[in-house]
Parts: sequence; C-alpha cells; structure tokens
Amino acid sequence: MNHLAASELILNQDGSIYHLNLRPEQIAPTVIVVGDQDRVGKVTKYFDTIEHTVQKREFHTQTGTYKGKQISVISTGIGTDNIDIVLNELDALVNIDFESRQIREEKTQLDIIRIGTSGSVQADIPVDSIVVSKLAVGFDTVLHFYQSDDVQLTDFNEALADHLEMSPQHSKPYVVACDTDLAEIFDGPNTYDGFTGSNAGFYAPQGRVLRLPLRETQMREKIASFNFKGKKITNLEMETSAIFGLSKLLGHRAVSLNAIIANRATGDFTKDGAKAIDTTIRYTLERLAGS
Ligand code: R1P
Repeated sequence: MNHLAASELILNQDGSIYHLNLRPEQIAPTVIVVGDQDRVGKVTKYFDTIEHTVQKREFHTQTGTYKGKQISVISTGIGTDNIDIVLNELDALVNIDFESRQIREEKTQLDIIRIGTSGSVQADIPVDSIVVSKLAVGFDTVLHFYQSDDVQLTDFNEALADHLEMSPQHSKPYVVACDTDLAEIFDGPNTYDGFTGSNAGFYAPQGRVLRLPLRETQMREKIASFNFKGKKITNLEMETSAIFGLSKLLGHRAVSLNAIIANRATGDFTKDGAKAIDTTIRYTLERLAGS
C-alpha cells in the first residue's frame, strides 16, 4: 500500500498535522468552519465543555460539546486556498494513519458546516438574513487542480460561462452542490436557499472599485442576472465553492450558512454585524443539537 512521504503528509514533532497542529484524537466528527479566528470563541462560548484548544497561524481550533454533541470549531482564514489546506488536513486526520502513513481502508465521514459572512447580490435577500447555500460557484481555481469533473455540475458551468462572457484570462467557473441531507437540517422559515459565489479576492474579483478599474465592468450585475434551471446566484463570499467541492471529492458532507451583512444590489450594510453573526451561530448550534 502507498506510504506517504514526509514531504507530502507533513507532521509536526508532536505528531500533529502541519498547519492545523491537530492530532487525530483532537477533532470531532462534526466540524464548524469559520473564516475569522476570533469567531471560534464566539461559537464555543455556547458550549458546555471545551476539551482542546490550539492555534497556529490563522487556524484556531476548539473542540468541545454543545448539548452533548461533540463539535470542533476551526477558523480557516480567508479564501479557497486556505480551504485547500483545512479540508485536506481534516481529512488526513480521520482517513490517514499517521503511524504507518497509509490511507485507512475504512473511511470516516465528517460533517462540515461553514458559518460565514457574505454579501447578497439580490435586492430581495436583505441584510441580517441567513442564506443556506445549496449550490456554490467557484471563481477561484482550487478545484481545477483535482480530478474533479465528476463533482461539477457541468451544465451549470457552461450556462454560466456563456452568460458571463469573461475574458480568457479567467479560469472557468465551476458549480458544485452541498450535501442535501445535511443542508436540510438548517432549512427554516426565515432562511434563504443559496447559490453562493466564491470569489478569488474581495475587491475586483467581487466587482468592487476603490482606485483600480475592473477588467469585467459588469461582472456583479451579470452574476446577479444569471438564471438557470430556476436557480439564481444569491450571494458572494470566498470559501464555499472549495468546501463543497473538496468535501464531495473526499467523501464528507458539507453545507454553508452565511450571515448576510451587505447587500450589493441596494448598497445596504448591516447596522450590527456582531448581532447578525451571533444570530447565525445560535441558529446553527440549535439546529445541530436537534439533529
Ligand atoms: C471577507 O471579508 C471574508 O468574509 C467572508 C468572506 O468569505 C471572506 O472570508 O467570510 P468570513 O466572515 O467567514 O471570513
């Protein structure tokens, strides 16, 4: 069986995985991922117990229990490049034997739930609402480096590429889906079904202009007007596409909940971002505990 070299599966002196600094016994089967490292404590302050805390770079982890359910909360930092690290290392923690450096025959499936912040691109999805992403489109390139054609919704890819008419310098957007069974847990009377765009940056990649002009001047408007098989893109952020794509490839279940703090169509911005994210955190924990 394949033995993973020290340069490929990188372990620290204490046997923990390179970036996350975690050992296999330190993560729970349910993992909440957040962008901001300070958001980890804003989730775990509701926990009954916290058994393990570690931080390396932007990757801050706490593992504990909420109403008896074992949960790890990990910050990913910003962007799908960080998601590549977090998802691969989380998977390695459960599906690779660090002693023998071999892939385990029996696989463990994780439930991965993102709690993020995001900007709506539809006027009728207001600030302070919660979007539960069912689909995601990646404007980044991470998934293209993997043999990932089978997890991409190619009809959506093509329809979107035709609609956006982006110049050839850009990578092809890729569309991927959540795990529908996991997502169902989070559907509620006040949540919006999401088709989330994950961009490879915050400014021009999301159509924002401060001083630098955009190559694609109408990109945000075109993203908002895309409508295929009854699905419209609802919101923009920077992680969900890679979370969905890599989870599917690795055999994990993933969903993404986003607190809408800006509305790019109306120009609104939340008056209380801390409250919006706290509402999303409490909602997510309650739904998880009842599942
Ligand atoms: C940009 O400000 C960051 O906020 C959003 C984006 O996806 C990006 O990571 O999410 P988080 O609040 O989870 O970091």
